[in-house]
Amino acid sequence: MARRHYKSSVAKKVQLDLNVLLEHINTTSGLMLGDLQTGGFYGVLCPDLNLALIPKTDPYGLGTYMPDIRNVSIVGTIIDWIKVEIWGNVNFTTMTYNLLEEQALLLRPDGTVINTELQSPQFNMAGDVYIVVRHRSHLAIMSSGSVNLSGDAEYKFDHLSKVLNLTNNPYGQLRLRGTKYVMWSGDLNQDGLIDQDDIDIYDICIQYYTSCNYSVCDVTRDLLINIQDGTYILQNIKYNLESSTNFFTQL
Ligand SMILES: [Ca+2]
Ligand SMILES: [Ca+2]
Repeated sequence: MARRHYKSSVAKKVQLDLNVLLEHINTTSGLMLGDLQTGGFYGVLCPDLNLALIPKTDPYGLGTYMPDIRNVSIVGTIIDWIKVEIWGNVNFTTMTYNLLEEQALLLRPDGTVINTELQSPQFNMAGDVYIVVRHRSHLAIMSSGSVNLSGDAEYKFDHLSKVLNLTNNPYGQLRLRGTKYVMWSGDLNQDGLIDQDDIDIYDICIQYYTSCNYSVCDVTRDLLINIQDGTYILQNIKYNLESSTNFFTQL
């Protein structure tokens, strides 16, 4: 007797091959710099290096845990944690959406995004959805159009084609550094804007000189909080002050 087969009602996951660069990169190599994993050049200046390094639990409150995150020989080079969200029912009139899924993930120096199993992340992506990428000190980015994926598809989120073709902001959601398009640094309070509120946060960091902490003020991720970090933020305020870089107004 032939067995009956039923279609699963569980949506198959889609593998996302994301590529995202934070602003502070080596403009020659195009690779991201970051000493959060091992301490780098300035780590020796930190009284408690442990406080300065990338945490084993993600900074986005999702409880994602990676005990070996600082062990390069096991996990390879990790730049920092990022967060990827899948949005459904996006309404640009009411500026509302449904958060369908979110994952805390990891960045490689070349912008490759992996999960804690060192694999490309997989998401349930049913219907028309948007992909949002967040980093704790950078302006979040969103795919410029919805994607409709199902089945065993593998989707490459190419930030050059999917993010740059925005029209309202002449600078787009990404800016050029060397030959690479990178996320804007400076949204320290993660409200979708780079503005005075972020400078106020940076000023507090500088005032108390909270170097050697895993701080959003260290946008260059070299363990120091100094004028170099402030320069990035101030430069980006100059570009964005009058143009909301909020997703909804930019699209
Ligand atoms: Ca902000
Ligand atoms: Ca820094």
